[in-house]
Amino acid sequence: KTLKMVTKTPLSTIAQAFEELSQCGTKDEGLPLDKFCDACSLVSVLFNSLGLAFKFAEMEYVAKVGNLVEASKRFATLENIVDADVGNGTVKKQRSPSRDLRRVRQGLDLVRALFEQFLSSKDYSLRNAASTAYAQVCAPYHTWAVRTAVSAGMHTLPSREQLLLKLNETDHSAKKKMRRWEHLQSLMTQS
Ligand code: 1PW
Repeated sequence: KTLKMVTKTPLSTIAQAFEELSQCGTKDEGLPLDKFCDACSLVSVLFNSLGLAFKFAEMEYVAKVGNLVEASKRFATLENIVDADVGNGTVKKQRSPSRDLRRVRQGLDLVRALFEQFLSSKDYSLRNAASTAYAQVCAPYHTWAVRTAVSAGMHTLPSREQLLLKLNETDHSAKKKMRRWEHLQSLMTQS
């Protein structure tokens, strides 16, 4: 009888963290900000696996998550953040917690859209998947300069096989974990 290998990969760690998070919140209390930040921090591994050209994207994402960690000393839930900034009229103000929250959610949504593309076909290149996901989720909110830098970066993305290797996944195992992520979409669209 062969031993079944139980390997924890970045994708399984992330999927598990968000599954646990989705069980934390209740309708009335809202999602706990500290746990949300913990789960979000794990996602930077994915950005990191995209290569040097996306270092800036990773740093941006990590900085916003860091701001939210700071905010978690004052706010208990995601809903508290949004309520406070709506009340103060600061939802659009740079570095306001709700703006940073919006950016981080957009990052998560980007990964979700990328997975969706990735799952849609076996011979879909990472570059095509990422370009489509980016165009859908982020491009409408980014400046021309950022969009140009991102489209240049797309040419440097690793291949599908290289990415899977870096994440210690096979096509099959990655798909299983990426599907777990899809279920968590409702979490991202609340409040
Ligand atoms: C596995 C994930 C694959 C995704 C591949 C595509 C890479 C996406 C590149 C995102 C680039 C983010 C660049 C920065 C954007 C800034 O304009 C913005 N920051 C964020 C995090 O959106 C500035 O925000 P701010 O400070 O004006 O509120």
